[in-house]
Amino acid sequence: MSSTAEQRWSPIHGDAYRSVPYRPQRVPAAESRARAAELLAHMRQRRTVRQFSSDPVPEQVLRDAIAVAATAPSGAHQQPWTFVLVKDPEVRRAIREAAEHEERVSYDGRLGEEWLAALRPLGTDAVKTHLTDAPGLIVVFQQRYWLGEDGTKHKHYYVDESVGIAVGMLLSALHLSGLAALVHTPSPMRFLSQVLGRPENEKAFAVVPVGYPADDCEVPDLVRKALDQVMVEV
Ligand code: IYR
Repeated sequence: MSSTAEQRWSPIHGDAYRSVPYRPQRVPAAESRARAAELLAHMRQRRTVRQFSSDPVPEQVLRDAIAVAATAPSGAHQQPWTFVLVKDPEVRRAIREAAEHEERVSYDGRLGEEWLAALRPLGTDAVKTHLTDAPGLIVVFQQRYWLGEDGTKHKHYYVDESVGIAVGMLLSALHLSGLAALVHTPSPMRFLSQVLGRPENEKAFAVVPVGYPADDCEVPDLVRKALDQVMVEV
């Protein structure tokens, strides 16, 4: 299978992929260093945002960011993800209502004292205004298996890893396009399948409100681990 944009992927591919040449132009070391440093400076400015402006975002930016996420590597190239771009305000209200219901139960004790203590410095609570305030909302689903036309289940591999990588790429794409986002993980998330009418092979993975920070947006003054705290050299 070659990779032209016009060709549509189909799950029926028992044969080995045909090999095609891959010869990206080599980036000279100096240029590579400059690009890495510039990217690092940009990515260090990414912050998780909980207060969004209601200003609309260009929908094409959301579509392109989802398309970036969908370039992620995946187990056996099974691409086990579905990104739901939620536009209907009624549906968004329903998501917020159900999420806040679950979150109230969580914050009222389901999370347990240790977890609540870990969250306390962030000051999060069960009120999720961003689910209706942010102009964009992307709900990411993982496809635990693929359902054949005859109803047979075909297992997908490394689904958590694959979808996690894709969400990381989604966040990077949104940030580098100038938009802010938040990874929200209401738990349990089963209500999302019902509200969004997703099939049984899909399981909600994360809810990602997207937009511009509100004019009075504030974020915690947190510190990221230094490189020598996250990297060891062997
Ligand atoms: N899902 C809850 C709780 C929560 C959990 C973690 I770990 C966070 O980093 C933030 C929140 C919520 O979205 O509020």
